[in-house]
Amino acid sequence: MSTYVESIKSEYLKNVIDNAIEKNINEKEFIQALQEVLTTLEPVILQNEDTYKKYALLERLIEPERIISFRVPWLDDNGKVQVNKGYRVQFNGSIGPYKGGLRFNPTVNQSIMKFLAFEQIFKNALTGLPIGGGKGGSDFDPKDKSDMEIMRFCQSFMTELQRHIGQDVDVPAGDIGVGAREIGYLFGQFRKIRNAYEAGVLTGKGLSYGGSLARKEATGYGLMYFMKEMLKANNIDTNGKTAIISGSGNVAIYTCEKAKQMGIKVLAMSDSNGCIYNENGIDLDYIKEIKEVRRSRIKDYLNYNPIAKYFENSSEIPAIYNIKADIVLPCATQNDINLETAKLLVSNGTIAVGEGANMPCTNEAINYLIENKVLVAPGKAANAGGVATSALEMSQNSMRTSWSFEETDKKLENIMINIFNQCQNACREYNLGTNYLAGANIAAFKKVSEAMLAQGII
Ligand code: NDP
Ligand code: 2IT
Repeated sequence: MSTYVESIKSEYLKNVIDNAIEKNINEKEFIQALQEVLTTLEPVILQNEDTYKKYALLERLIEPERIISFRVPWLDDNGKVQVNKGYRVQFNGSIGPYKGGLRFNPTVNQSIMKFLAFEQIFKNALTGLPIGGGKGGSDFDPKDKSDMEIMRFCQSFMTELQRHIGQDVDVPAGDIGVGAREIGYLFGQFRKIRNAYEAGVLTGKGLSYGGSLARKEATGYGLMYFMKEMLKANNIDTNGKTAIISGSGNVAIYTCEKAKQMGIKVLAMSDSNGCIYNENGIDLDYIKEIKEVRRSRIKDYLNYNPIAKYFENSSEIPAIYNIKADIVLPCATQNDINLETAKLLVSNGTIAVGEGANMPCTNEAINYLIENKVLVAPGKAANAGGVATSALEMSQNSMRTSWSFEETDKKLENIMINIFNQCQNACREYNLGTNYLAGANIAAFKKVSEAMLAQGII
């Protein structure tokens, strides 16, 4: 586990970090996220240390308001009873109802839920919309499950979750392993149990029952709007650049779509087994067919395009990162890029890294990239377009209306430009150069801490 920057001067901040590590010693992803955020906050902490200390602001900020952990029993297609773990972490509700996705993946545990919910607090604050931070999920593995198994699992999961959520309480959405199909089954069960049409209780819904146009595209499009703005601020044009995108799920697919619209050639995409490389640029229609329709492996791309190449993952460094590109867009999962991979990216001449996933770079990796002048679009800012558009979906549900694709997409673009400006302004105010990670953390912390202090010791 990495140590925090030894140069921290604030005794208060040091103590909080040390205690947090001790108290959460078995939760390595959560400690990683805490260190990533807290170590960048020192300039603000030093300005207001006495107040933060007096009101135990940081101690309260890093302790979830509530963690719900529950049993999810369901029947598989053979009539056998299966049991999974279910979670919802309601981390911080000072700005609005808890908001954040649900992840269904066998790696899910309390540490991963807490790191995601913690990051979500700051991400949601940056959107400027009234949403607090939460996250949930299960260690259920949706791979190779039948549609009926997925439905029965979602129904059982919601049978418990429904008592903890509501459109003014906590509003879940999708994340890894949870897309439109799962949200549909979850919403159906919620509606049946509650006997009320509370459309705003979940986002990422289908368009026929309260979903928002552009939500499906929002995280990926938003990532590229942020990237374009960041490059523009550094006098770099997107047109004619090359990119690689790890992952091939919701975020990766719509990142690729927007990148292509911006004149960027996407050379490679991946899944957890390996990557496909197409030197003429990835044909996204094939990826959509393989991943959105057939729910199959990325290797199948070779059946559509035999001249493409497939590289299986075989070492610490995922195969995709061996392919040189100007822009690297990790859109799969956490800790995809470690220090060794970051060194490879720097030696390959990477100009920019855009974090579509949550915490895809280890702390050592992201610091190395920044120190070596790679422009990094940090996840909690750059991938905020998804949750921002979820909040727009909530607005439309409350107003009982729906906006056009163009209108919603334009709002999304403006939100992403605004988020970049917040990061840049914080960088200017605190002399942080192009350390947009620190800029994002500081800008978000200022909003959350102000709301928390105003609401007293709760
Ligand atoms: P999907 O389930 O649609 O896709 C996930 C992709 O990541 C798949 O290609 C998957 O490959 C790959 N992946 C998952 N786990 C691993 C792993 N352990 N190692 C390597 N590859 C893996 O999820 P999303 O696209 O929605 O989410 C991707 C990332 O973006 C996550 O970090 C999520 O938290 C983040 N995010 C999502 C938002 C959203 O709106 N959906 C918003 C903001 C961030 P395989 O099929 O082989 O598992
Ligand atoms: O990580 C994220 O921001 C998401 N998975 C989206 C959350 C949401 O509520 O839309």
